[in-house]
Amino acid sequence: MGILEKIADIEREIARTQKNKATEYHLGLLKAKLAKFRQALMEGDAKSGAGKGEGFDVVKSGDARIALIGFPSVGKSTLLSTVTRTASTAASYEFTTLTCIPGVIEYNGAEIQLLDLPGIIEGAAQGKGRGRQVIAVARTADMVLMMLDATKGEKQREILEEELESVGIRLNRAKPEIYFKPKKTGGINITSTVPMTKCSEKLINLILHEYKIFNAQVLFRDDYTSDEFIDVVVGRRVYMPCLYVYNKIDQVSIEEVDRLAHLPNSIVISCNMKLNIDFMLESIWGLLNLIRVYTKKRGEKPDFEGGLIVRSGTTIEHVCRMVHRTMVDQFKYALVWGVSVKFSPQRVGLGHVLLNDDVICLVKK
Ligand SMILES: Nc1nc2c(ncn2[C@@H]2O[C@H](COP(=O)(O)OP(=O)(O)OP(=O)(O)O)[C@@H](O)[C@H]2O)c(=O)[nH]1
Ligand SMILES: [Mg+2]
Repeated sequence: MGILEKIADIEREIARTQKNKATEYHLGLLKAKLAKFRQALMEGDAKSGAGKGEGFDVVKSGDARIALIGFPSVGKSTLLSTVTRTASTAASYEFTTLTCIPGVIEYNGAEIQLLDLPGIIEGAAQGKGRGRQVIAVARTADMVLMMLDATKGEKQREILEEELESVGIRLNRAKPEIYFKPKKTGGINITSTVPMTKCSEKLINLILHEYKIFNAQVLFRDDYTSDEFIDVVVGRRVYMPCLYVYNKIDQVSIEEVDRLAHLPNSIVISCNMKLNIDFMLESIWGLLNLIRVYTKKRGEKPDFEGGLIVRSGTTIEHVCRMVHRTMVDQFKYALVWGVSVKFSPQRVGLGHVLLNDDVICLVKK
């Protein structure tokens, strides 16, 4: 039996199995098996180069990267042409776009790379259409913009979420705080800092045995499900924000627009009528979690024109590396002005976390 059939088999079995206390272990084990086969499928791709394909190796540029994911003809290319200076052919037939076309959104002084991609459909993760290449690009993004057709209901969203989920992309979810370390001896040692209500020790043992792991240290820092535990064991999951963008609202009733706009992480737009595009950009900016910091030389004024765009949570060390590759070795301390420090300027070390609009002066040894 091929790996695709095995996957399909397990998926059917999971769908067939009722979820309750009695089937908990059976389901947990099936899911562990499923994750294992899916991982094997992806690794096989990487080895044979099937995940690459021409036109899909787009160089990362700018301060962040967004992947446009959606069914054919929802208006992805129209959006690219609306918010960037790049024109991507849009047409009323499906699968107009066959490769990856990058554009740049200029916003708040930052350059955000927006990737127009071919439309994907159900079965994409298993190789339908250009699905796998599209998904490989999505994994490299900082955020997914899932474009949906407001006239088509919620089905598209569910299918796409499922596709991304099956290749290890986790949307709008935090990475589970589970410490997991395989060992050479000592058996399986499970501890937790809170009561575990969603996943039992027995299930953890079963899952690990499925992966032929018999010695390991496991620490749950919060209450997580067995799915989340499997994610940690399998590894190589990517966690990223996703904005659901319902396009073509010029085609639906005002009540429907209102309903869609109130769904979580969702906004409504019309590319053709240029409705709500500004709000979409604002929402993207918020989700990307970018901040701007300024560097200055000693005795000089900061350069408020320039500035560095960095992810929130960035430390002085990260800024050093952006300034020059030898800076970390030569680093003595930094002076920081702004809201991240109690008084301005304040002397800080490499580990100091920066906030928006901070001014930094790096001092060398
Ligand atoms: N009514 C309406 N039509 C739109 C809107 N935005 C795009 N379209 C139309 O939808 C069709 C498909 O647009 P594209 O931008 O080519 O869609 P795509 O998602 O890039 O499609 P593929 O490349 O095939 O995946 C075109 O005929 C557009 O004119 C909109 O806001 N309202
Ligand atoms: Mg297109």
